[in-house]
Amino acid sequence: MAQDDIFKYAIARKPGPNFADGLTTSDLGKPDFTLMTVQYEAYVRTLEALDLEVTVLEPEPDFPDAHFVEDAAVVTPDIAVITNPGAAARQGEEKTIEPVLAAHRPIARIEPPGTLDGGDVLMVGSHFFIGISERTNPQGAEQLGRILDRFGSTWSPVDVGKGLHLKSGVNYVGRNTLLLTRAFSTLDVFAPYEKIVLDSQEVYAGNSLLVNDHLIVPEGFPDTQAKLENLGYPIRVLDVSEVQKMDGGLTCLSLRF
Ligand code: CIR
Repeated sequence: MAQDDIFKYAIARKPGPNFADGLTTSDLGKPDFTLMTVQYEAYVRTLEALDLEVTVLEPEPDFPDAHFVEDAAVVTPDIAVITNPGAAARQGEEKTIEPVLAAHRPIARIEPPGTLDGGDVLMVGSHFFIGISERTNPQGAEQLGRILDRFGSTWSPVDVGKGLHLKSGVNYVGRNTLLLTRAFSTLDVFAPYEKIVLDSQEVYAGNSLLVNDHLIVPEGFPDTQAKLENLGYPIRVLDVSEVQKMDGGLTCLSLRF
């Protein structure tokens, strides 16, 4: 059974006033910067309340999606892997993450033609699921896999199919349990785990976040919340409506390690 990680640090980045210029496929309307800032502050305060020391970086005006820091790196207990983000508009976000992570871990990099977004990488103990998606190509996954091999970690590729990232549809919620969509629940690669299958109306809540034996869950998904309560962790509910409008979620807003 996977050991549930305890994290000490988080890296995050404030959303900038132009964050609504980022990439999105959602039809939920234009997000509001003032409300986004309020929701973002609540997110950072919640991580701090769960004993994380949070470094909050300043916005990057040239990169309206740069507050989705999860995509710019993959941090394991052994190494920080700086990604080559899969969307052209986001390539370059990783440059300002690297020096911050270099203070904590040795650095490796995903190199072109490999592309990889951290949102496609799900760490469950020492095993890593790497989504092959519109953002992460097989070369990027292989490169990360070879880096993980060096440290004795194991990995499996997962075809993401529809959906932005692997972690848009599957996340680890502790106690050997995955929270995942019905489509992911039938994959052999996830067979060794207990599963909480998302109601089809609540797929967005699949992006819930386990931090130090607490679960952070997006507001507005009562079926998922009730299912997660059975795991026995304290639950924090956060309104991330403005993040959702830009195709982001709870995991994307920080790197935790
Ligand atoms: C994008 O499309 O890249 C951003 N608007 C959203 C990224 C969300 N990141 C994540 O799920 N890890």
